[in-house]
Amino acid sequence: VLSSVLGFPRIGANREVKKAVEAYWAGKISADDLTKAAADVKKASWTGLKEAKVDLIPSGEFSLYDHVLDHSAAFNAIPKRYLGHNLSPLDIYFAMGRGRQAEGVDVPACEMKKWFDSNYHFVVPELSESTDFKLNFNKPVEEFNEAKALGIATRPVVLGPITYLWLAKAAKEASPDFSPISLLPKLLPLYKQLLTELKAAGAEWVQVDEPVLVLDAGLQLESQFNTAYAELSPVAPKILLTTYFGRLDANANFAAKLPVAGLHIDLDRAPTQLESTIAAVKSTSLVLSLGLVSGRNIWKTDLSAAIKSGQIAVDALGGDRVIAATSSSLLHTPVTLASEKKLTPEQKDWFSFALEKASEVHIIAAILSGSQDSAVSQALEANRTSIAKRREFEHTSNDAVRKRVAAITPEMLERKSPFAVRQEVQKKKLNLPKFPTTTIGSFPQTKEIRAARAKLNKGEITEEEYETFIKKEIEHVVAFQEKIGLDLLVHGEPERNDMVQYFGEQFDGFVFTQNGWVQSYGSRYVRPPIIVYDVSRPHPITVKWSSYAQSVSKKPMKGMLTGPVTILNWSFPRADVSRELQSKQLALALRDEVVDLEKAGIQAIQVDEPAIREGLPLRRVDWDHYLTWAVDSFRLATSGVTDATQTHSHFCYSDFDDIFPSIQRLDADVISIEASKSDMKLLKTFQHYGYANQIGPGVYDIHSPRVPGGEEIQDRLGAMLQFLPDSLLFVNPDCGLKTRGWKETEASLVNLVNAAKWARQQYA
Ligand code: THG
Ligand code: ZN
Repeated sequence: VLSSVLGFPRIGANREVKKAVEAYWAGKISADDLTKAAADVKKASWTGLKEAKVDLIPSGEFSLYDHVLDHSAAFNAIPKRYLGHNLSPLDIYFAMGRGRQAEGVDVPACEMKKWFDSNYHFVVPELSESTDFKLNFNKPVEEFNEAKALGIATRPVVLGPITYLWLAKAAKEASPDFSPISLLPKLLPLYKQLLTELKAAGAEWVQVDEPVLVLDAGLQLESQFNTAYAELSPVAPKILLTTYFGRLDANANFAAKLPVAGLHIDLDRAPTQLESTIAAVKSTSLVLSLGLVSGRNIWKTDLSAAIKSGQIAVDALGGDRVIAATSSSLLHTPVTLASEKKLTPEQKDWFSFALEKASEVHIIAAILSGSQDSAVSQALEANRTSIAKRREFEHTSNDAVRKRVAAITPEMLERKSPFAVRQEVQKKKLNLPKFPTTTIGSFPQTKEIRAARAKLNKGEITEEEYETFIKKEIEHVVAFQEKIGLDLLVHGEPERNDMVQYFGEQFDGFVFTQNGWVQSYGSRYVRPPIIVYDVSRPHPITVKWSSYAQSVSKKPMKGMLTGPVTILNWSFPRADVSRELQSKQLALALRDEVVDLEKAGIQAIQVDEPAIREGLPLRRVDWDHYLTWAVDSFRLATSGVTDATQTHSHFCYSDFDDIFPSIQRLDADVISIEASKSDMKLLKTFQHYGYANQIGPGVYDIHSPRVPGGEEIQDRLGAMLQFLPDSLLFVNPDCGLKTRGWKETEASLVNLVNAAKWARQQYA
């Protein structure tokens, strides 16, 4: 039994890659320096995996920005707007990822979408009949050779052709009935060339990721899978067809018959598919790779349980046909526990990050191979002790919290009156103009803000000094909004490191890391807090800041909270209790905060749920259950207020077509959504369902430093008004402004306010 890891975090133990990429963008280092920084991190990852005694080490999955974008760049799937500006291939690559506005070039970024049900975003390939596929470079071969030169044999990773095309969208110039999957015959020759070269370079195996196989959509792609793998297998290294994040279900019927050498399944997310997959591959010669160590959470693996599952496969197939692996790439976990200095020894003993997980797959494989090595048996024994201690802790609970959840009544999920009544009351109370302008909540997190927080954490300034600093920031943000004429103000969230981490730090029941960074998109990382215990709110959290902001302005201030489903989705949840229970606990804690904000005189309260869509289960049969508790959690958090308090919510990258009734059932008074990059198709959905509450579709894309022109925003507003009644429209950017600089923020918001003024004249 061999051990394997499907992919490794790309950031570097000390965020070296992030720093180098951002320094390159700032013109502070050269492309060669960047390549060198990346090479150092790759080397450290490969060496780390080798030292952890992993047999099959991944290569080629490293990325400077995003692995899907790497494939688009390699296949020359580059939209025309990025060409002809005299940019280097590297700068074209980054322009696609983040847009570019400099030296006369002004191109927006490609669309980003969530990677399955994770908090990672990929850059969506844009394809059409005229996409001119060719192989610009062969990154898997280059990185395979790079590792080989270091004396490390690797198993290269490639995103499979079916999933690549399935993730793609039709470019604007494509004909109306174009579907990216129709390009398979044009794309396959490139995959053939890529895999032929890999084989020639000496790769024995190649990991070909086809996570689309865990979706309902996989079923319609059977013939494409058959065609693709029949063509690729003869020229490729041995193919490990790799699935993750869910279960194969009916797709196993054809997946297990494809002409490949191995199949990987995720037993963390879908442990029940072990027996059925063994049955499906038994009569074949396929190697079965078992995803026993979670690539999505940070809990130490129960090695004895994993070994038990592995043994079932070994008994059925023989050790030669079994691999012990991580369930998915470790991209979604932090690099190493070794950098955590503040966790107590008890807490530290609960967790495994990427490097520790690498050792876990080794131990599982070694035991399944009958290893007599004393280091291996000691590791297993130590794991048994750790797991037993954690179970003991998990069996304790906060009875008050458990009782409160058990006592939730249907009335607690209802506002006092229907929206139409609330809207009238709120109109009088808030007195906002038509086309009210507002922002999503955060303003630029400047170097100074980060420095002040760092100083507080290091004890270099006092709590009072920090508060004085934050209050100054709030005053500045409020004064700025008043100056440019925004209508519904925010305090700007200078006190928050991150919208989820911040609440995690304030609630009881969480622990957090010092260096547990996980990639969100491009060079942006988050540090998900870890839920370890029943969640409660020991004291009010945001009331102080929101009331201070309200005290320095006559305009209404919007309070800002992160919703229960989003806090849950963007944390590492407990694995021993249901997500539903954790979500309801969070909702009750937030409900108290909402009520306290109202008591403190805050008239509008936004409870963001950007993650509600990405948390949707990958299989449709599982949707209803999730949507019921997720929407109930939001309603529980927001329904404690009077009719006069305007509730808001915000969603990012929302693909609402399938879950629209649930968005309606949230019953927020106002929602803001990302719509600027989806070309209005989202708004058609709102029109189709007759959405009746107020709504602010983003009028420009904040994920890039590019400043939208005033007319551009007017055009968007005009287009939106074709789908939505003017009485319901709010005018706002498509997301928070935390990653932006002040310069572009000011320019963009001035244009936004002017566009709203224009709309007021047009639709008076
Ligand atoms: N928080 C969390 N998850 C998220 C978002 C978030 N997922 C979706 C979306 N928002 C992703 N967007 C971002 C935006 C900004 C940053 C990360 C994800 C960001 N990160 C800083 C960085 O990498 O430089 C570090 C933040 C810090 O200093 O703590 O700015 O908002 N959980
Ligand atoms: Zn957003």
